[in-house]
Amino acid sequence: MSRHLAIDLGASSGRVALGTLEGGRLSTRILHRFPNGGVQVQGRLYWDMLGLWREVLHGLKLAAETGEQISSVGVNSWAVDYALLDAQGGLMGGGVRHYRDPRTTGQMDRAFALMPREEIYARTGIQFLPFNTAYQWLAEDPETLQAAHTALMVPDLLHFWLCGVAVTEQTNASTTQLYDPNTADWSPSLLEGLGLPAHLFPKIVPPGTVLGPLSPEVAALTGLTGLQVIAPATHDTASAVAAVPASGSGWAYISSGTWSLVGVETARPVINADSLRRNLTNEAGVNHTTRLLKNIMGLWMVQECCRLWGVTDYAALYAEAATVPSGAVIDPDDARFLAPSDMPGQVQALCRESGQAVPQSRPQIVRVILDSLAHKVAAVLKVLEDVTGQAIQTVHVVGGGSQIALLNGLITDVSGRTVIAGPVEATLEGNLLVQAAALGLLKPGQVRDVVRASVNLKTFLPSALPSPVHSEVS
Ligand code: ADP
Ligand code: LRH
Repeated sequence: MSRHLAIDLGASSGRVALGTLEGGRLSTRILHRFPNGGVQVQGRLYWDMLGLWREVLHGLKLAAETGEQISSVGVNSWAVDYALLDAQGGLMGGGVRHYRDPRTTGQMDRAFALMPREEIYARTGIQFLPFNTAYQWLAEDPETLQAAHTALMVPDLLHFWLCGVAVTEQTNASTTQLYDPNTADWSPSLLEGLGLPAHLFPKIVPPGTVLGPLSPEVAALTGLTGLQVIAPATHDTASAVAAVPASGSGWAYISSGTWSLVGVETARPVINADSLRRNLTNEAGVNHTTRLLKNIMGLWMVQECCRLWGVTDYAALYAEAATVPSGAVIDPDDARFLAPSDMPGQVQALCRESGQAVPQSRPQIVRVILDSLAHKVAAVLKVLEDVTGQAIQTVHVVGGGSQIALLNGLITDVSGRTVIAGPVEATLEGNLLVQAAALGLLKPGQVRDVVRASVNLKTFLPSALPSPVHSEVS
């Protein structure tokens, strides 16, 4: 039997959980859960890194208070964002900028003037999104870069704070659009082509790397002793995909949270004219796999509505949305939805502009968002089939959004495929089990078997006649 701690920082909430692996099963207990989100100041949007660190320390303290013997701890988070550190290891530039910060406006075009779009894709295989790390770097102040000593992605920063080791873990590095999947290292051509200071990019290590013992400072602050800090698959989506309870072939996944990440697992990156045209991403997975997927705007749209409405009870909101009929179908990836805004108003505006019925009530607005997500998911599943030549019969939905029965049913009906929902906390489970594998307590290939043996899943079967797919994928 072994015990491990996972720290999972999502864009909307974070948790610290204790996992116990025994007899091929994993039980997970969430010790501490806390909200997360952007903090706006002077027109800039940041993450509250020190606030998150405080919550992490609190979670670790609760772990110490269990009195259990714990072998290791590892951190995962959302992708693309990073901190610049000075020579003393201190945070620079006001902390970590949020990927929804407006500083990236126009940076993608600047990048294309430095290196053709096709070449950037050929070297990285990453979906063009305005907030990719590459474009955030282009927006950095040259003086700050001059003074910087190193750059760490968010989970790497937490690992540095936990044990003093400054490296970048591969799955998250792969989201930056500065990483070459063929060499599993930073792409010198990209760094040089975009004029970025290569010396700031640390060594890349694979998921499941033992970094070292918890620092004496953190041990004193939390009461935890004897733990190794292990880099799991630090990109939350990579941890979630590692824990998809699938077997055999013919399946896709949706990591459903703030974003909907819709994809398949492939043995090698798929980087060609077709995947470029479809703007698909090739992110690194565990065990040398590739996550061929597409980012869809996801439940961020609902989160933003809830922020404006002051609603916190998701279950009740989705239950109400299930009582209204389907309405308009819009493109959830319309650029207007990316930044924090009056989301209900934006959804209504796009319905109006596209000549469709304008939803008025809260349940109607949520219904339009869920219908639109389901149509977009169905369209992406077809694209994935076309690009890989592999049929997809089953879709595994994991993450917070897997609890939305209405959305699972809509995906099933619109796509005509079976949906298997769960686990809700796949990211935590992937994180914990990659740590266990790193310590030799599990073979890497056994992670999904353990998840299957440990969780309850819900199956949604398609009705005989699927509805037509409306959305076009761009
Ligand atoms: P992230 O890791 O990106 O912060 P999560 O995987 O935690 O996201 O998923 C958050 C989403 O899960 C919320 O936006 C919400 O739509 C959905 N959700 C959370 N709790 C519930 C619930 N009780 N019932 C239905 N959906 C829920
Ligand atoms: C999901 C996620 C996703 C990224 C986005 C920025 O939390 O990591 O995979 O594309 O955040």
